[in-house]
Amino acid sequence: MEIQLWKDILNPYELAVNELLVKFNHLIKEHRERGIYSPIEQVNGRVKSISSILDKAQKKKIEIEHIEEEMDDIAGIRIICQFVEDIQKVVEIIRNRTDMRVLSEKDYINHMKSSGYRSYHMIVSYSVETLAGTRHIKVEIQIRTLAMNFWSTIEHSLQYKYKKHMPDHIREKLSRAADAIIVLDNEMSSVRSEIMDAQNSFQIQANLVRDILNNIQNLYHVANQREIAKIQDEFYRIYEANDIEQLKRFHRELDIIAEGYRAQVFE
Ligand code: 0O2
Repeated sequence: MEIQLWKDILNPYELAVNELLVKFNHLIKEHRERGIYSPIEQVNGRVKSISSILDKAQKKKIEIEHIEEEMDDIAGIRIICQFVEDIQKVVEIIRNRTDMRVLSEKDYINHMKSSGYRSYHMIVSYSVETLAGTRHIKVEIQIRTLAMNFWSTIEHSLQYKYKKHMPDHIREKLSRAADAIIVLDNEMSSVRSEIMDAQNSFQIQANLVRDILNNIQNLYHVANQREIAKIQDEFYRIYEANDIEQLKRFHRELDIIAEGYRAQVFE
């Protein structure tokens, strides 16, 4: 196939991947801005390279004219979670979305592959608007923990290095490493609530400091210098005390002061 034709075929896939990255990243941002724990830690995406498409088509005996119908992972999104429990939450989020339709699911978390590979796969249909009209694109979404991702990235490189001839001793090491990943994920799950609490209070504190600094900056335009200096000193004192309750109280007080100035402007 000509390079230009490949470009035409792959363009809508690129659009789908880019749009989905924006949407999933926005979901992370919304959680963080509200100071609530995000089940999605990070998200990556890619369009399969032409050489990988050709390799897979050859391996699976797919004719080039049929790759779009028969290859589910030309567009791929990978969602990384901190904890195993988060994976099901992400699956639910995707099932409930109205901008994508789930076509199939594979649970390699509860049904680990013989290689030791674990991940949750969903194939969804996602619509993009192109010059040629609406296109329904199949996207493979892989959802896994940071630890599972570490294992599969290493294993994928070794698979690439050895092709079909991975030495037994490497395969055994990978299998033992896969077992260790299960233990690691379980250990992390047992301290999940403590870790989540710590991360949430960090995020709440970061949001409070951001709002307070915004308020102080706005007051610069309306309040007198002496008052601003006093407010700033008070902020540094409270910030150093590292007490979230004091920060919340200061935030409320600043809101009242800012409200007072706003009222004066409208008088
Ligand atoms: P790439 O290079 O990542 O794109 P199958 O019929 O089971 O051989 P199928 O039908 O493509 O494969 O579906 P499956 O099993 O859900 O696998 C899809 C993708 O999951 C793979 O794409 C890999 O990305 C990942 N995957 C599946 N099994 C393994 C594994 O044992 N190790 C690693 N590291 N990843 C795996 P591709 O096209 O094979 O590879």
